[in-house]
Amino acid sequence: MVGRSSFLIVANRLPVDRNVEQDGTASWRRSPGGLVTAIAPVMQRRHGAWLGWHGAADEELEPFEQDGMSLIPVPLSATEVELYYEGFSNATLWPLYHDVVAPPVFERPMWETYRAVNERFANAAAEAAEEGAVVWVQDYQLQLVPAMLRKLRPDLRIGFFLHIPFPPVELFWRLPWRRELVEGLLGADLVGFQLPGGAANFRRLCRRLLGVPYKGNEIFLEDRVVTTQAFPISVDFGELDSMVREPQVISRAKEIRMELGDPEHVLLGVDRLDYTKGIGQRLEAFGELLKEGRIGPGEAVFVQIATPSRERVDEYRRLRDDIELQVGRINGENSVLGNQPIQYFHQSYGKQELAALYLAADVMLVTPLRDGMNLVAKEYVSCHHDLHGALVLSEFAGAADELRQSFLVNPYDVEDVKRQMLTAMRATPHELARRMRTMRRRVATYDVDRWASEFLTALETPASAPATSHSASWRSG
Ligand code: GDG
Repeated sequence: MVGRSSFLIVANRLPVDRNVEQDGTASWRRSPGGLVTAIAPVMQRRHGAWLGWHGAADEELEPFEQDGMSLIPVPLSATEVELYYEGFSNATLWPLYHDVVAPPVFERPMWETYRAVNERFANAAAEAAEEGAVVWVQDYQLQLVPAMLRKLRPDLRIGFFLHIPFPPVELFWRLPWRRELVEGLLGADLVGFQLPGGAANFRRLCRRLLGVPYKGNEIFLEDRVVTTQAFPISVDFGELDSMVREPQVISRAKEIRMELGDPEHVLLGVDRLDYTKGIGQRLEAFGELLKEGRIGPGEAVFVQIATPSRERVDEYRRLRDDIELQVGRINGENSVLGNQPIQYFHQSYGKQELAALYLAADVMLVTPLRDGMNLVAKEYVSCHHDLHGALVLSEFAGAADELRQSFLVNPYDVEDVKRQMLTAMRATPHELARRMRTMRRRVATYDVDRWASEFLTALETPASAPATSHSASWRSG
């Protein structure tokens, strides 16, 4: 049994995946991803613990140790996975928070299960945290945890970070359970967002919904102050930068280009297969450029990696069919013998293969309709110490705030996407280097370590005293 911890991460998923060998023996492997990389050293220094679901339904596991981290599994039943995870998290909150690019589902059993599962996470966190511990709750699946946890353990310092956008008041207002969700978040001492705009949306919502005043970053409740602030997440720049200097990654990148028929331009998209990512929009733009003859036969190959995601949610099943139909049509109309302009892969790849793909790509297409940040854009930049490569980036990705030297597009405007794709393809090496150098400086400076340490420093710095002069009428608890 793991003892109580002074530092606790609470997230929907544990940072490990179970790997079952052919002989049936199972072991855990750290899952890839920046969050784990950034937080692992802090966990080791502070003897931290990570609380989350281990990925299998209807299974209870004891806490265990992995890579110097204490892991505390939280069980979920198959019905809870359906209603809390696939349902309220991914069929209600996900589309609502992403500008309603798909219609959100509002169903009471989903909400009730979301609340019950959040309660379970809060109880488990209250058990695992030592007196005065720092608890960092992650993301939209657990927005009720901060208030539930504060009620059980007022001695804790509680932080919350939202990885996806926080929507404008007008959209959030539709949610039948809007009040409970906002009250849930206000249980934290610090609520972090990707962008200042998300933090501003949240503060406005608190005032309108609960009548609580705010000034600058601080929301004044009757008995305490909640700080709201933007912390744009980033990637492990150093790791990617050294990975693409490894001889096997360099030769794999060359091999990829050869396998693609050595075209003049390799275009690349890497996304979870999600309707927020604008995959259809970029395919449409590419298809039109081919049809109009503005990209010649064999001149460019567009590699689209669409990693399987949330396959049991209806909207995702429909999306997969739509995208595959679209790829088939464009290839059918534009292929010549021995050359298919779109290479589509509904598969996951290892980190090194992904790095080789980034390195091989002349133009990276990141065209979400709405995205909290988008790490793929920052990963691409981290992989181009050669200063080659162009990033075509949607204005609606959080990353667009920092990567101003990308080729920015409005993904809803197909002509704009086409124009910027061509501009990126035709840009001179000098122009590309100028843009890439500035973007790399930004990502190298604001890497994922910096993100985590800035959040934790802000969490551990006490906010202003709750001032009654701000006349808050709403009391937390
Ligand atoms: C949410 C927010 C925010 C993809 N395919 C493979 C693979 N990936 C990796 C990428 C990247 C990650 O998955 C995707 O991150 P994104 O940021 O692009 O998108 P979401 O999954 O939607 O993440 C987002 C993020 O949280 C962090 O706060 O930026 O806005 O929506 O790292 O490289 N990795 C491997 N194989 C694949 O096939 N190994």
